[in-house]
Amino acid sequence: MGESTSGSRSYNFKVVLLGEGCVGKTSLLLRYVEDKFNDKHITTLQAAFLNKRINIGGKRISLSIWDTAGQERFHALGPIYYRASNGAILVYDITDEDSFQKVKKWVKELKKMLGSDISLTIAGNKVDLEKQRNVSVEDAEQYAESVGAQHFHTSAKHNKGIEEMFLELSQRMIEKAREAEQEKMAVGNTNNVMVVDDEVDPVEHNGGSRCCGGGATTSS
Ligand code: G3D
Ligand code: MG
Repeated sequence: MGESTSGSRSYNFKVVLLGEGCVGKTSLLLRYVEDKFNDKHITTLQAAFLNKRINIGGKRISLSIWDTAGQERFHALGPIYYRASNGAILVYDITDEDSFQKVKKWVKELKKMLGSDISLTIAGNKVDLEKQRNVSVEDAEQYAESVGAQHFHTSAKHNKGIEEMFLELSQRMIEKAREAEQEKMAVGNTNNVMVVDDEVDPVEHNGGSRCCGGGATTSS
């Protein structure tokens, strides 16, 4: 029962779903984690996140995928929601141009607050409604590229593009985690340099100024 797990690693990643109300965030999550669509409890889902475990080339990945409880409809999603997330999936509805504009706002906010610590994916959802498309594929893909995000076409209804999307995002998050680790190690190595503390106060023994307790009176 030797633990020859050389090369095998495990990672925990937090991924947040963001986007306007009704674009299909909860549907994508339930499809991916439970393979369900339009389940009765869909809109009453109160869990802050669902877990999904996957394996990529011997590495175990545990994804905590956070969904909103509908606060986005009241413009009430703050930094506390996406804080410390490794990845974000910004969802829009391909039949709704406004929802695509909303994605741009989220990208700006995430970049401002988290910089490049976070891996971004943009999902054009409801591609089963292709005939009613209102967002140009070229525009969406070009925009994604311009902000360093990947773009995916998904349908929670037809289970299209979802597995690939989470897989690709996970791979980027692993890559980022590795880079961060290597940076940390590089910084850690400077610990090998001896630090000489030359600010130690020299102790004076001139018998002159004594402090603490006195008592040493000289009588003649
Ligand atoms: P949200 O969590 O972003 O607010 P929801 O969005 O997951 O609650 O979905 C909003 C509505 O869009 C739901 O319909 C849901 O069934 C529908 N929907 C989600 N994904 C898809 C999709 O890929 N294709 C189609 N055609 N519809 C989708 P209702 O009718 O329940 O409001
Ligand atoms: Mg929802």
